[in-house]
Amino acid sequence: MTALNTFPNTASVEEITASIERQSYAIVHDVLDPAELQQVRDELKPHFAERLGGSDDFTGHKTVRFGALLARVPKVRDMVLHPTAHGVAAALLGPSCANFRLNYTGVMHLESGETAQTLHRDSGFYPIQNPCPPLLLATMWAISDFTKENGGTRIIPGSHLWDDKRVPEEHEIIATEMRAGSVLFYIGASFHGGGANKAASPRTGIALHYALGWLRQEENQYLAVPQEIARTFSPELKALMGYELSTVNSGFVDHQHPRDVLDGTPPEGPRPLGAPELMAADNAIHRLHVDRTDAVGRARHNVLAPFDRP
Ligand SMILES: O=C(O)CCC(=O)C(=O)O
Ligand SMILES: [Fe+2]
Repeated sequence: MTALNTFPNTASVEEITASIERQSYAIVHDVLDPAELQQVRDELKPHFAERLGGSDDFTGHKTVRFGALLARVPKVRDMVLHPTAHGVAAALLGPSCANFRLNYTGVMHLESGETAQTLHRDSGFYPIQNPCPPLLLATMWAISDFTKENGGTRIIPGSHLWDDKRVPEEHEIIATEMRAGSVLFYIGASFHGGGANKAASPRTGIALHYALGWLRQEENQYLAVPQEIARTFSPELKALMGYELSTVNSGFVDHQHPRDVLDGTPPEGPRPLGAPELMAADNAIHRLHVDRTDAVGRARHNVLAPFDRP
């Protein structure tokens, strides 16, 4: 089966968000125009020469993978703030945190002959019982076309609403098909995985994930992005990367606001760690219900359905 839940780039954030909340995912076509796509490809090219790669069955043996994209690929600095991507992240994560953050950036370039990745939940390493409110929103940007044949991301619609016991069946999988420049959105608790690349040419995607601000970021952005590069970012990008408090008092450095430390204290004086707006935002956050009766010790990559076994 192929993905049906698709939108033109004129669709509103509300429409896309509503659809993701029901189906786990949505595909928005043509988010990047041809010139922007070319810029991304040009900026990626030197890094492919480094031949970074996967190293196991999960990260792939014929997959080129690398992260730190805010530092490596300047166009990504615009992509993470794109009004559609950023807007959907705000709509889905905003109710559960005062400030959401960039969680992960990475290239996933599947060479011809790569096998299908195990189905998994990207938020599975946070030990929070499912179903739960969205912890993470993933965006997968097609830098080449994505097809069923070349390994377009496989996804299980509705699976973000499943508990931790249910495992996907093969007939529930759909393959993402989208033109280069389009974006697949999915909630982090949705089962998904890279497909097998049975085509002659590679499939290239850029994964940019957002998460609740009070969770530890999967990719350590402060080491991934040198401070002299981070200092050149806009205030919005600095905040998204993590140079912002995620709740009152959370994320300070030596009792100072992290952006003041990055930039040097501004002339008007240091920012407060418990500003009234942040207090108000904190007080408005939905409380997550955590039930401690569930079994302990479930593996992160806990789905090994028969169709995933070699
Ligand atoms: O390559 C893909 O399509 C998905 C990869 C993925 O889900 C992951 O590595 O977590
Ligand atoms: Fe994943």
